[in-house]
This record gives sequence, C-alpha cells and structure tokens, in this order.
Amino acid sequence: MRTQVGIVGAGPAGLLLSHLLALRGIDSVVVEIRSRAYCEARQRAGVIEDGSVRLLREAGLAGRLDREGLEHGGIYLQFAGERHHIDFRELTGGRTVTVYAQTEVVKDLIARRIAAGGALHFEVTDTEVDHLESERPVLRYTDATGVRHEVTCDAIAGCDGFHGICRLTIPPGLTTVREREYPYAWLGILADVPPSTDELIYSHHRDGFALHSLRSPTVSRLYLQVEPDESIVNWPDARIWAELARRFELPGTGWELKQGPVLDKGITPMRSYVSAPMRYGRLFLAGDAAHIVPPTGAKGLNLAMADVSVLAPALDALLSGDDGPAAAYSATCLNRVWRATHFSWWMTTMLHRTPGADEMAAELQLSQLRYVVSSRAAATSLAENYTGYPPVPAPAALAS
Ligand code: RFL
Ligand code: PHB
Repeated sequence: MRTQVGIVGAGPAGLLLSHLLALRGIDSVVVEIRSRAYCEARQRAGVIEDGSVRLLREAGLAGRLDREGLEHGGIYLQFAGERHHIDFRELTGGRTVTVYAQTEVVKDLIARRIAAGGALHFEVTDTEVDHLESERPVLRYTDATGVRHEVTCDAIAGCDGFHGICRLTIPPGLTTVREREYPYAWLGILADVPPSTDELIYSHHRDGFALHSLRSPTVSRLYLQVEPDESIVNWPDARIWAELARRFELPGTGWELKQGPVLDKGITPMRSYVSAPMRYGRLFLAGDAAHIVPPTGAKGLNLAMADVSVLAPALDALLSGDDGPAAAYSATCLNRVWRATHFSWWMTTMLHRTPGADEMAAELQLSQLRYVVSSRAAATSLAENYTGYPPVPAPAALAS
C-alpha cells in the first residue's frame, strides 16, 4: 500500500492533521488502536482558545462548535473565601475561549474524515514505524480483521499520545527530555446538573484545589485535587460532592453548588513533559506524543491543534521538495509549547496545595494570588496566556 502521510493515532492531532492535509490535496492513512466508540466517548479537555476555534472554523469544521460551543470571556479565581473575576475580553482586547468538549471535536473530525472517504482504521494492533531516515518511511499495522499491512509513505506523523510508540522509535541519544511530576492528581467528574456558575471557577483551598467547568447548559464538569496514588474506589459520589461543596463554598453569599447524577468519573496524574526535537528524519511528532502539560492551564488540546497547523504546510512543502518549513517545524512548535508549559506549571503551583509545604510557601502562594487579582499587569499576563500565546494570526495551515 502507498500513501503520502502515514498518521499514527486518531486523537485531535492525528484527525485534524489528516483533514488539513486533505484540504491541500494530500493523502493520508490514519491508524488507531482504540475503537471509534472509545475515541468518541473518552472524557478529556473542554476549553478551546480563540486561535484554535478560528483554525477549526477556517478548516470548515466549526458548524456544530459555532452552534453548541459556549463562549467564555473570563474565569473566576477563588481563594481565602473570596471569588474574583478575571475579565479576558477587557484585558486582551476582546479575546475569549470556547467551552466545547474534546470528545465533540473528535466526533466532528471522525465524521468529516469518513464522509470524505478518508482512510481511517480503528482497532489496529502492533503498529510499527520504520525506515524513518529514508525518503520512504514505512507504517505497519494489523487491522481489526487480523490482516497485516505495510504502507509506504513520504512522511509519518506520530500523533499517538503520551503512551504511543512513535516517540520511542527515536534513538534516545538524539532527544532531550525535560520532565516534572506533581505530587497530586485530579479526580474529574461529569455530572448531569446545570452549572452553578457562569464562568469556570479555579479554587485554591487549604484542603486542595477544585475546578468547576461545564459542558453545556445542563451538564457540569468538575475536578478535585487528590493524592497522586488515589484510587477512585475511595471516592463514592457523596464524598466527591461534599468535598467539592467545601472547596467552592462562599459563606454569607447564598451561593450553592448544585448536585446531580455523576455520569463519568476518573483520576488523572499531573505531569509536565517535553521531548525535543519533534522531528527525526521523516517522522514528525505532534501533540501529546511530544509534550504533556498539567490540565490546570487548559493547554494540551490547543497545543495539539497548534502543532498540526504548523505541520500540515510543512509537510506540503516537504512533499514538493522544500525541506525549509519541515526543518523549522520543531523549533516553531516548541516556542509555543514552552510558553504553555510555563503557564500550566505556574497555574498549577499557584493553585494547588503542595503536600508538606510550610507556612512560608503557603503565604507566597496567597501573595501571588492577591497580586494576580489586584494588578492589571498580572491579570493581563494570565489572560493573554489563557486565551493563547502567542495569539494566532490567520491560520497558515490551510492551502492558500
Ligand atoms: P490523544 O488524544 O492522546 O490521542 C492519541 C491517540 O493515539 C492512539 N494511539 C495509537 N494508535 C495507533 N497505534 C498505537 N500504537 C497507538 N498508541 C496510541 C490513542 O488511542 C489515541 O486515540 O493525543 P493528541 O491527539 O495529541 O491530543 C492531546 C489531547 O488529547 C490532550 O492534550 C488534552 O486532552 C489535554 N487536556 C486539556 N487540553 C486542553 O487544551 N484544554 C483542557 O481543558 C484540557 N483538559 C486535558 C484536560 C486532559 C485530561 N486528561 C484526562 C489527560 C483534562 C483532562 C482530565
Ligand atoms: C475541562 O472543562 O475539562 C477543563 C477546563 C479547564 C481546565 C481543565 C479542564 O483547566
């Protein structure tokens, strides 16, 4: 078999890349170990930066996002019993984010690739990439019926997430890894209850961080800081709601957390990780395959989309004999990746309770929070990073 670009992984990075390449008349084959149903049900991110929304819109993918996505012009930061609004619109000259679940982005992308007749193979096994230093790298996989395939490509995109195989095929001496684990995890729930807030609430509390997000006018998404090795069996729904209510409470204001049936729950570890460079020969890594951020900054999905918006035109040029944009791919992406890595680390360490931290550390955290909500300069820094930095100009990902 022959294709121009072999793509490993049908998450947001792989699916969007395949669509952006198709807009440029470039063929791809996407292989995915999970089933379509699993990919469409996996609960993950929910916040999309304005640049990512524009990219989806200009790629013709935002029909449902424009109807169902919820535009948000700010967030609340809560600490020391007070809730403060950070107004992104006012601080950044009108920039916003949109709440639209990653699962919905993935559903939209899968439907579009299938409608366009794109090669998208679910439930594959034994994925391998080979001959990456040649001009004809090879992608091998076994399809859902047990038939082994070998696809000769011009380039391969490793969009297979943090636990994928592509990053591991790069000889270890050729990559630099920077990594930090955090001494806590997030317990996330999806709940069948209208949000108790008009904007996301990031709450710093002596018992640990909590986040109130949402999915729709009737469905809420909430997170709690828990121990890094915590087991979900220790958290019956009643305990989760009691802990959330405590960490969001605002005595004397009449505000209350609405509770409802829990539709989904899970625990996510927190890690910062950057593997560089993002290219090895004709293998290009994109999204979580190359870098992970803790979810506090809402950046992972946005970085995945930003990477492939750079990769699509770079592969187009490479396939026409111009290696320039492909040579610049890694450095271009890593500039945004490191900014988001710093912002996510900063938000995470400012908002979580650090186990074992002394009173000095606790006072420094509170001072930082008071500074962010009282200084226009500090609030603007948060706002411009949250809405996406550098701001994305008109997407270069689309064929001109
Ligand atoms: P994905 O989504 O992990 O997709 C990779 C795909 O590759 C498949 N795969 C393979 N396929 C074939 N062969 C193999 N050998 C394979 N190995 C793996 C996998 O099955 C999978 O389908 O990576 P991608 O596309 O890079 O997308 C990245 C995002 O998913 C991730 O960064 C975000 O979800 C992170 N994130 C958030 N990002 C945001 O921008 N805003 C948010 O609000 C936000 N909240 C979150 C988050 C992540 C969370 N979790 C669960 C990690 C909240 C949470 C709780
Ligand atoms: C979410 O809605 O899932 C979400 C929102 C903001 C974050 C992380 C996750 O920082």
